[in-house]
Amino acid sequence: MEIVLVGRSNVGKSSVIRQLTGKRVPVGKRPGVTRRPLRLKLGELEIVDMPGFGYMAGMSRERQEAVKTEIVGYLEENREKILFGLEVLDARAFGQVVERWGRRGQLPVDVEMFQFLQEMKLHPIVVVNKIDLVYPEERGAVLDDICEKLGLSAPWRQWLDVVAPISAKTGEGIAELKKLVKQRLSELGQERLQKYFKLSKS
Ligand SMILES: Nc1nc2c(ncn2[C@@H]2O[C@H](COP(=O)(O)OP(=O)(O)O)[C@@H](O)[C@H]2O)c(=O)[nH]1
Ligand SMILES: [Mg+2]
Repeated sequence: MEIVLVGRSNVGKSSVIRQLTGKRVPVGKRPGVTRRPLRLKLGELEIVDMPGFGYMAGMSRERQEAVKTEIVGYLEENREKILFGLEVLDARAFGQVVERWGRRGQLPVDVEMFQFLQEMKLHPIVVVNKIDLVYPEERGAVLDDICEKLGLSAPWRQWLDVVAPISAKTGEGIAELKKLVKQRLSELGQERLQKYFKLSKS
C-alpha cells in the first residue's frame, strides 16, 4: 500500500514526509535531481515522493512535461495500491504561480494535478506548507484564495477534511495533518496503518 506525495520542487515534500513519519529523507537537495519516485518503507506501507513538477531553473519545457506525464502514468499504473494522495503547496508562492499561468490562459499544473487526483478518486489532502511565511492575520485570506483556485469554494474552513495548513519547519499544524491522514486511513478500512502516524510526545 502506498501514500503518494506530489507537488512542485522545493515546496517541502521531503520536509513533510520527515514531519509525518519522523524518518529522515533528503531535504533541500538541488531541486529536480530526484527523477525516480523516492520510496520510504514503513513496514507494509510505503510513502512515495514523486519528482517535483513545474518550472525549475535549467529545466527544459520538454523535461517539465515529461515529469508531469511520468507522475500521471505512475498514478494510473499503480492506482490499485495507492491509498490516497498528498498534494503539497507553498502557501506564499501558490497564488502568484496560478495567476501567472492564468494570464497566459493556461491551467497551472498544480491545479491540474489536484483535479487529476480527484478524478482518480485518490481523495487528495492539500498540504499548504510554509504557512510560517504568511503573517497570521493574512492566513485566512491566503487559504480562501488557495481553495478557490483549486475549485473549492471559500471559506477554507469548510474543507478541514481536505486542506491542512502546516509548517514543516516549525511543526505547526502537523498534529492536525496526522489526524487527517489517520482519518483517511480509517475511511479506507486501513486502521492498522495508523500506527505509523503517531503523535510525537513533545
Ligand atoms: N520556511 C519554511 N521553509 C520550509 C518549510 N518546509 C520546507 N522548507 C524549506 O524549503 C526547502 C525545500 O524543502 P524540501 O523538503 O527539500 O522540498 P521538496 O523539494 O518539495 O522535497 C528547504 O530549504 C526546506 O528547509 C516550511 O514549512 N517553512
Ligand atoms: Mg524532495
